[in-house]
Amino acid sequence: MTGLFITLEGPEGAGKSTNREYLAERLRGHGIDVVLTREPGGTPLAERIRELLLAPSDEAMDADTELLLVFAARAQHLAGVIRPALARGAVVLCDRFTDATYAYQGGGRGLSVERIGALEHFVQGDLRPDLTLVFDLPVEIGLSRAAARGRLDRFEQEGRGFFEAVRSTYLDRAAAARERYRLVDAALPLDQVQASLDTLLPDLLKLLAERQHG
Ligand code: Z5A
Repeated sequence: MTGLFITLEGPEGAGKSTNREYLAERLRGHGIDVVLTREPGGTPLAERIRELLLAPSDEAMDADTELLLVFAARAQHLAGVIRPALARGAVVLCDRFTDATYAYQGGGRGLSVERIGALEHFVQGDLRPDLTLVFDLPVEIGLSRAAARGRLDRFEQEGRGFFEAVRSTYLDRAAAARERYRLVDAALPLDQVQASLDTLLPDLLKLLAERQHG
């Protein structure tokens, strides 16, 4: 793998999609091949699984069903998009990945780390992101940004306790492996958030050059 795998994580409304576009533009300005993608989703089949996961339904989804659907979509996404892009040397900017599974299915739904870890190993082997940006912000700000968009999806209909657990799982994971995670204060005005992303660029460019030139 000569590319770089960067994931953007955090609760709803934290600015992941907005800042993924921003980072892509900055990297492309340096002539870099950038692939923008997201989870759940990223391929036609994985996007259909996303629809199943997000659509509110009268039939409650069992937490294990949810977990397996998330990893089924991920397997398809890895095979169809992420691994080929990394193999050709691209930077993959992915809006959510397995940290979201630990946060939502682990923290939010209460599934065990061991169960999630077993599937992570099964689906990903040794592949982990090179860098994970965690956009952190208080739950009420994220929910109000999401609500401003209109109809809430199946996750956004959860209660405040669910989102507090999601947030604290992200923070715990970031604190436990500082070499892989960068915490971004997503409550700041957008120009300040983006200025903090700019400070990461020199290291990213250096790391990519090292990968590509041995
Ligand atoms: N999920 C899961 O359970 N398990 C898994 O393993 C995975 C996912 C991979 C879909 O994710 C759901 O899937 C998600 C978890 C679950 N749960 N939910 N809901 P998603 O990523 O598609 O959904 P999302 O997080 O709700 O996306 P989002 O709301 O679009 O959030 P965002 O991408 O972080 O934010 P944004 O679209 O860039 O910005 C939202 C708004 O805020 C927009 O109007 C911006 O202009 C504004 N914004 C952004 N930054 C700022 C700042 N700094 N100041 C002011 N306003 C801002």
